[in-house]
Amino acid sequence: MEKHWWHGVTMYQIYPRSFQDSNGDGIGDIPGIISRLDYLQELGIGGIWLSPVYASPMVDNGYDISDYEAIAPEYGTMADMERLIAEADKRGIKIVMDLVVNHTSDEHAWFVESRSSKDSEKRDFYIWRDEATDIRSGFTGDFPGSAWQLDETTGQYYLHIFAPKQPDLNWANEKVRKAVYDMMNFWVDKGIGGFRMDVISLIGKDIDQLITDDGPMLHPYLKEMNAAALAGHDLLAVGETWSATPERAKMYSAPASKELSMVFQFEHITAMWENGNKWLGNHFDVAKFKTIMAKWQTELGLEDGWNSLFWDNHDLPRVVSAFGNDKDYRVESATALAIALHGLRGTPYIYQGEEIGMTNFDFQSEAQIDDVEEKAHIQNVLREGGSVEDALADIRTVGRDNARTPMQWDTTENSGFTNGKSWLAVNPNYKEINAAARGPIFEIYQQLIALRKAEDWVKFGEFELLDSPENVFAYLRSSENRHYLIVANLSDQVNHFSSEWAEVKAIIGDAPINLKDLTLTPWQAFIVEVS
Ligand code: TEU
Ligand code: CA
Repeated sequence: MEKHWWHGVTMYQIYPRSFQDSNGDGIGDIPGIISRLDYLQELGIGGIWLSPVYASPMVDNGYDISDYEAIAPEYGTMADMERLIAEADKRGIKIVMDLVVNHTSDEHAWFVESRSSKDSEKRDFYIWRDEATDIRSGFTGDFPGSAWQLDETTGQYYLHIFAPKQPDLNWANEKVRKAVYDMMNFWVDKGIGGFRMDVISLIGKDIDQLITDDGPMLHPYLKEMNAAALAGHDLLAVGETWSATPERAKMYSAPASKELSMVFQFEHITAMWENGNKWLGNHFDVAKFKTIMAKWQTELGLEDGWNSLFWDNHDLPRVVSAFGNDKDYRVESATALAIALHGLRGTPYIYQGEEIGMTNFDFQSEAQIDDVEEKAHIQNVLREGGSVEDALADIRTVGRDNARTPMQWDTTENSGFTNGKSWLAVNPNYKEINAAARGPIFEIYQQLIALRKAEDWVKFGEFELLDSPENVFAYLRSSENRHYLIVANLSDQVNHFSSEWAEVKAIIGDAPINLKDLTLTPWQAFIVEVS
């Protein structure tokens, strides 16, 4: 198979608003990120997925872009951005930009012109209709309501799958596509390492057939995009594809498809949601998790394409709170979840703070939240006869602001994130949970990252799911007649595990010497070489 740098690195996602403030305005910024690059180098990551830093009214914290070729003033300048790329590069870290091209902000010059009159030159940059159809906005139940917004100026409706201030671009218009590819080349020329493509599975939509996700033109457009902006550079291109199955992942990521390098599939996340809707409940079902991961490991073969591995991102609750146990076994569960995931094949992504076991936030009032999706949820709950308190209970469990509270650097005021007033409150547990002391979770992540970098068996080895009790995830990775056993007890209970394999060498975690008739303590996890 063709090998690429992104097969062996671990990526790290930065949500710029919450990572590090450098000038006391309470908002994270690019100079702040630069000041923390040494920390990231120490962790060992090979790339940063940078959530949007472009000019934006920040209705959806930068996922509503008003100028793709300008930096949001609160985040810094283009010179800061160029310095970030160069400084990261010196430390062996590539910058992967967030590409949000399903929609723009309604304040983007294209939309301002588009809405100005029915025969404006940019009218067809967006999707206008005389009547609203049945298309609902939202995608996983997140931005509910009609996807059509009546615009007074021309009396027509425009489509917005997300918030009304995020009008969808009309990908059927060749000029839109060309403008997007030109913009991508602007960034490629700056020396970035690739793109994370926001809700990319929506760009091939067929409005008249009411098809939004995975539409008929999706793959043709991705091939065209690849040829116009990715080909000839060794870039990482990862698509956010909520509905990906292994079959679809092959279409996106097989080298012969010439589309993307890999996908973010969300099956292990959405399978835990009650009825596919996170607001109805989110419970970690280890049996389901094992089945899903094993399916992906075996069905997306080495020659077929490539997957990513993740627990967390800026849209999801903190994994140690959602799937682990952030009260009695915070350190144990955070490390077990890390080991269980990072032993698999795929490119791992760590979300800022995950490496120190940051937790969800105890949101108690509307004033403490910021997220546009959470605010919409409160309105919905009220409309359905519930109370703000009901909505806050949901938000504490699965709200997106859980991931967005500031990075916890140290024990100084505001966790070292800012010396001003933070835009979103710092979790009060920062005195115990912070990066200053590094600590056992950080060390395990560091070891997992180094292992992947060094060892081909982690990158490319075969996978075999082993028989084990329901809450124990046990698998074998094998390469060139060497075998590695990964065992993780993903529960608060003692569990038993037995293997005929004999330990050759402990690699990571709390590894016993004898693998026969093991008693696993809650959240015990390890990697050993066996024979
Ligand atoms: O997310 C797409 C998306 O589907 C989310 O809205 C998701 O369903 C929800 O957050 C689950 O909790 C991307 C970005 O990652 C997200 O931050 C943006 O709000 C959204 O696109 C619009 O750009
Ligand atoms: Ca700042």
